[in-house]
Amino acid sequence: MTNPSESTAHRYTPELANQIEQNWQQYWKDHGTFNAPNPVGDLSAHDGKPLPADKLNVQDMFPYPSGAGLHVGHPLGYIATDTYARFNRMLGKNVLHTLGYDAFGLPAEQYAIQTGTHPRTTTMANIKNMRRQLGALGLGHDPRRSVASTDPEYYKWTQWIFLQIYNSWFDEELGKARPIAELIAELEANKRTTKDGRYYEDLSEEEKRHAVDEFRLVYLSNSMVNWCPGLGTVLANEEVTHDGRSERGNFPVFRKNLSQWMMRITAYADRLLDDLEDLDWPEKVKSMQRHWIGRSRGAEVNFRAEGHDIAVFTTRPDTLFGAEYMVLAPEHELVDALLSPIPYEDDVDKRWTYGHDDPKEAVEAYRAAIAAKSDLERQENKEKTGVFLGTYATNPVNGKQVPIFIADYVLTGYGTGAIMAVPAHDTRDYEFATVLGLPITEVVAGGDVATEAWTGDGTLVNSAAPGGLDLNGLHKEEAIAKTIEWLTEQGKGAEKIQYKLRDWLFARQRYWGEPFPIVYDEKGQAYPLPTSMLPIELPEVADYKPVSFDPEDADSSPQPPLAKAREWVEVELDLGDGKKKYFRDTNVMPQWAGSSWYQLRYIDPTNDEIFCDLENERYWTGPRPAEHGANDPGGVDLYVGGVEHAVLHLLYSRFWHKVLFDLGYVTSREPYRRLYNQGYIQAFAYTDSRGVYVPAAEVEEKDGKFYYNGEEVNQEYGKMGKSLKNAVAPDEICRDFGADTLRVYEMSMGPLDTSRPWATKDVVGSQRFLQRLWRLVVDESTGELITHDRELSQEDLKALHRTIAGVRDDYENLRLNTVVAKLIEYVNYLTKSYKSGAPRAAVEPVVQLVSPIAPHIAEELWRHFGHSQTITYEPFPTFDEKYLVDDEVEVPVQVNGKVKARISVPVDAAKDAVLAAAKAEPRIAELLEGKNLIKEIFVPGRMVNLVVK
Ligand code: ANZ
Repeated sequence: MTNPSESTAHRYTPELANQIEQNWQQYWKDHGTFNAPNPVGDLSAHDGKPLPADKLNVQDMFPYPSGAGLHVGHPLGYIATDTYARFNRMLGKNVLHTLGYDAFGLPAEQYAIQTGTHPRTTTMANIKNMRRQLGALGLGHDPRRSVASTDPEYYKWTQWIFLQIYNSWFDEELGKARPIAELIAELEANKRTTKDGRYYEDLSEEEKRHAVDEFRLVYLSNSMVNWCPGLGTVLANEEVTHDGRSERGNFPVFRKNLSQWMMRITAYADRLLDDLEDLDWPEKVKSMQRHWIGRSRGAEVNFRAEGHDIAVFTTRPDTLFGAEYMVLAPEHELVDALLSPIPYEDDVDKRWTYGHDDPKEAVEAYRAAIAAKSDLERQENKEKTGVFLGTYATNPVNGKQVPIFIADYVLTGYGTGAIMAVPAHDTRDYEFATVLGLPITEVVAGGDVATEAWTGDGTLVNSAAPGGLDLNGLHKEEAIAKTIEWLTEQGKGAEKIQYKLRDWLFARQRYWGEPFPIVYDEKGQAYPLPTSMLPIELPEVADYKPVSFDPEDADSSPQPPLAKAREWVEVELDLGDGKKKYFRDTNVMPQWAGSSWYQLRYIDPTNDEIFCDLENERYWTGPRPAEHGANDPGGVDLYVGGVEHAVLHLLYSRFWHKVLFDLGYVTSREPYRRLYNQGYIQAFAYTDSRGVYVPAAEVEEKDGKFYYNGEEVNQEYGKMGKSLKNAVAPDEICRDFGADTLRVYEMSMGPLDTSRPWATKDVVGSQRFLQRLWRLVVDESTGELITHDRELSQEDLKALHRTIAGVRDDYENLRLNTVVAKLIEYVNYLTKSYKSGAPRAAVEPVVQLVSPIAPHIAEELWRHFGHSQTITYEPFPTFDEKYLVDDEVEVPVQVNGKVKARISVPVDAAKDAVLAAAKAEPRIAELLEGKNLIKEIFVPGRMVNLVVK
């Protein structure tokens, strides 16, 4: 026998789901359903309706349009934000939600080098494919606001913001950026001197320019980079192998000082740190940012040696009496001056001399040995090495002569590049002292310095100088304060705040990035271009490879691909003093540039007067103290993305935003008020006996073992990806089940912030849920509405209102998995309670409740109920409190203080009735039998305790 319903056209099959989904996606597109109106400008509402005061600005992290397309892991966050956005539209809010593309970057450029295809062609094709894939998921984005960082109309403003930063300086007194013109005015009026304390009027024109440049938030600096002549490019530390060669191509890499654009993010270190307090971000991300900025309070202390002052930075000035030696970074500028010209004396420990008799030779050999190491390796490096300079320094607190070393564990870029070493209380110093046989003197009691460094707190010992500083008996904090006071008095040191944060290296020798709006004159002097000349568009080039050199030619310098466009590089411009010849900067900006401000362009994507109108910005991201508290910094209401962007992207965009705030271009102090890190969808992958990945979809399981083509394979769990042969495309799942099923499945897999394993076999569970929902509304054989208008029972009302209350709260708090669980429970309840046709008043609200997660089926069912408008803006159902309270409560019954049974009684039951019910409970009655009841305790609604003897 065949089930007649299976042969009907009105069953919610994947084919029907696909058809419904396409229809509604077309409807939304035709009606601009998700277009959010702005207060002013092109995108403002023209229908005369007032703008809702209540708004939601929700955003996903800017994706890179990869050539590989999406797998089902990618849209997890996008579906969640879409769901949240849809829920908020039903609460009556004006919701801004869109998705753009962070489309500059290396993959398209490398593909261009290999194939000659212009990176723009590749990028545009990838964006198109990704739009199609995302569109099929029914994401309610405002398409008018979708930008790509590679659009010239977009990067015009990236260049413009660069110029605003370039034309600013940081006023330390006010703690904010100001226009450079105001600085020049103050310098000209002698209200301020140059950084080296000179008066402006005493300077030549060239010196004046130089003096001003030193204040700018963007500056050219000589910095050490990894230069690889064979590849023609500088490389990141991660791209260089341990033996100092390029990962790609195996060419030699040289450390080279190159002039590079830098951004002075360090000026904002304190504000970037302090303002974290006002952000609704995961604690983990805040702490990663704190760590990255790395503010340490300590002291700078001067050690005297051979007529020089060697300044060290220490966080532990309390341990000065335990300083047994000093270490300079091998690159420290005093190394050569301090180096003893006489060979090591006979009694110098052989472990200190690096196998040489002459200090100069030892230093040279040591420097050569470590030249290729990155800072990271130098810090990780466990085996401590170093070289004695043949000279001693004087410890300022006790006059002790301590040997001076160079060692690679001291970095040149941090603090002063020199340390006082306290082996008893610093782990690295302890290791070094152990290897080189240096004394270890305990000055803070508490540990056992015979076995390891003691880095904890304790009482100071061995820390007094006759007639001088005496720290004995003090605790760490008191000792730090006292030492700093003493050093300051003696002129031997001072309190110092130190940061780990470095300025931002802002230039890349690539093709596929934003060109700099900067030109140079014949003398090499840099000039910013006026806004009227923007955008500076990327020129066409013959090929995308940087110029490469003889791999061994360390003296060569990078020639970025743009340098090949001679006609573009050499220009005649009138920058206010007549036409002259200039040369364009041939670097491009790093990929982080475009993503540092895109949240603002989403707000005003078509504005060609300014990157974002202030009034629109105020509406969408301005501070709202009434809603979020007095310290609300403003920003996007909800920003969802992976935790891998915790530091760089989020620090750079906070920095740019703060500069724009200081200059008055935005009213918000922060770009992202609330951040949420979604988990990842993970998957099983399988390798054969050779360790090669096999297609996961074709692996079969038998008795807990896994087989591919009859051969047993090994199961691994982790990322999903093309190379692991375990990627599942959303296209497949949409085709086989429908997009709504995929959405429900992804949202139901677990709490949004945790990772979860993908299992295609489980998707059908979500499909069945939607099919049951469908059958509550539609008669599968006729396609007619199957509900009726009878009244709801008391039980129905309770079930419905509890579901509404629970679901509402879950949506608000992004607990989307429990939304699904509650809806499944309610749909099951109705399915069981009504075999054919449930009351309309019980079913219609579920369609609204489910619509943020499964919008296509919801729209379709809404139509079945006879509505002619989209469900998108229907008010979200409300509930009546009276159905939430239980009329009965469960009360534990204790005998002599131990719970022995539980009884159910009416909430308002009187004492006598409850006690009677308790005593009548069979187990209690049994326990009371033959006993003397001495006392009856009753706490209404909470418990009964019967005391017996
Ligand atoms: C003496 C001392 C004694 C230290 C002690 C620590 C513990 P943070 O907290 O990371 O700022 N240091 C300073 N400059 C350095 C450099 N350029 N390269 C490597 N190490 C450097 O760390 C500050 C501490 O790191 C400083 O305090 C210094 O060691 C070391 F019981 O000075 B300390």
